[in-house]
Amino acid sequence: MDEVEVPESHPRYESLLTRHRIEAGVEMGITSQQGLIAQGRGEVFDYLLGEETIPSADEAARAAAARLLLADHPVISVNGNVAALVPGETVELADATGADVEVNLFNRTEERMAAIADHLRDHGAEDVKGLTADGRIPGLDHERAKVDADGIGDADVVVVPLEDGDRAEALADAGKTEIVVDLNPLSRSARSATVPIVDNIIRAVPNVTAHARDLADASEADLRGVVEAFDPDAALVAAEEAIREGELSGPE
Ligand code: PTJ
Repeated sequence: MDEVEVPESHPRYESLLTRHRIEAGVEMGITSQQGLIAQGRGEVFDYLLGEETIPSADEAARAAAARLLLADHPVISVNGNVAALVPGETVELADATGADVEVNLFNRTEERMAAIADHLRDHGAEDVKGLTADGRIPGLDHERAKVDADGIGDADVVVVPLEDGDRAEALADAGKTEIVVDLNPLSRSARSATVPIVDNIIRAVPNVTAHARDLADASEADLRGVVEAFDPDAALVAAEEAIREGELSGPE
């Protein structure tokens, strides 16, 4: 993908680069037009967070890494926004944690499924799941329920970035431990998560990978300690406070 021609010195460099990636994603047929709206919504929260990883989001990223390392079968769910914004970073996270990568779309079409799988392969993914669609998430209508039986269907821990609230709740109801990345701490997705990471996916995915590498040699007891020390409700309250009351110190 061509990168945007924005000087790195521009105060909104990262934000403009992100927009360009989403736009290119739509042009390549991997991101839905609704993905543009979702991105705009996310940007507002990110602006109010100062466009930085707040301490509670970093703690969540560490707890997420520990959960992934402890999991029997972790899976990272990839939609059209994730594929456009962090394709290589998602593959790196999968490598660092032994997770599968599965394409799972809210607005599912065979063309987008195939384009996203190809895009992930171009970024180093070897085995991309989601195309078999021989499993179901209970409680959702037909298209939105489709998963691979040996992917998300079999997973104990699922990373669901930028997910629609309805589906995030259905996955939680299906007994999956959910790691959600969502800039809106009030969203149903964040609230149904075992580990809500209130951060931009651009920063969150590499951060979970960094924590996973740091924890790679930790004992099971230490990993369980990291998991138990994390309080999802407190993390959501901290994020909401940062958004409502934080002093804007980010770029203008
Ligand atoms: O590719 P598909 O068909 O699976 O569709 C993907 C979208 C994202 C369009 C679909 O899942 C959707 O409509 O999601 P929502 O309901 O708009 O929710 C997206 C959530 O992600 C919102 O709470 C946004 O604030 C948040 N969000 C948007 N951009 C980012 C983000 N969170 C983290 N990082 C972002 N860059």
